[in-house]
Amino acid sequence: MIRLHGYYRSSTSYRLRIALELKRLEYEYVPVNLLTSEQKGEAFTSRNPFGSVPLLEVDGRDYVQSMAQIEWLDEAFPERPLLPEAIEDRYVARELAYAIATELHAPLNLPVLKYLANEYGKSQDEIGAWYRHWLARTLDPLEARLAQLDTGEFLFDAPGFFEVCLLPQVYNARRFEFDFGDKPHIERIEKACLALPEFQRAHPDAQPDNPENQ
Ligand SMILES: N[C@@H](CCC(=O)N[C@@H](CS)C(=O)NCC(=O)O)C(=O)O
Repeated sequence: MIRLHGYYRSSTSYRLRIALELKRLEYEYVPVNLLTSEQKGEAFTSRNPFGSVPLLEVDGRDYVQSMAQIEWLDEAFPERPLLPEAIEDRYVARELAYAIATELHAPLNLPVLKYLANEYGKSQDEIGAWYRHWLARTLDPLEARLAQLDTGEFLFDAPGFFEVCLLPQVYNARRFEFDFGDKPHIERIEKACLALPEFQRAHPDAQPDNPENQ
């Protein structure tokens, strides 16, 4: 029995939803309301001391960091692998996915943005500029790397580990009006993924805790 405790607009929760969908693993979605800081309450932190989503629960065990969760899912359920077979391809998928997960997630996470506003009095415009600055710092070289690799609709033949990380980051970037005009490779992969039912079911717009669906 798989349960995913997440929040519709959390990019790390979105990663896990895509991974579970691509692997065709059935799961129950349990919303955690980040707006009311449910993730910091005792009921949640006693299970995940990091106090963040997603929390992945499988047969009574809790897994609490998204990249480790995705790698674990791929090992525990080897059918429909997210990582490609050849070691060099696995390297490339990890290189690009971890560039997003390690360089971008931390400076763009909600507590960091709140800290900029509350401790340093930064305006929404200034926070938007901060957001786009850090995005460009990683997405510019990521686009160049995709051009070097001469990618098609996806990084490899089918979407996997890299697209699991890319799509949520692009979704967030679009919320902050990041300009993808000079990023045709990223945009092409985004478009191809969003056409697939797995990505549509995983999308924040389709989640029960999205206020638009309530
Ligand atoms: N390194 C963690 C980061 C998780 C994370 O930052 N989750 C965000 C949502 S995308 C969150 O719960 N933020 C609320 C908070 O940290 O209070 C992971 O990859 O799972």
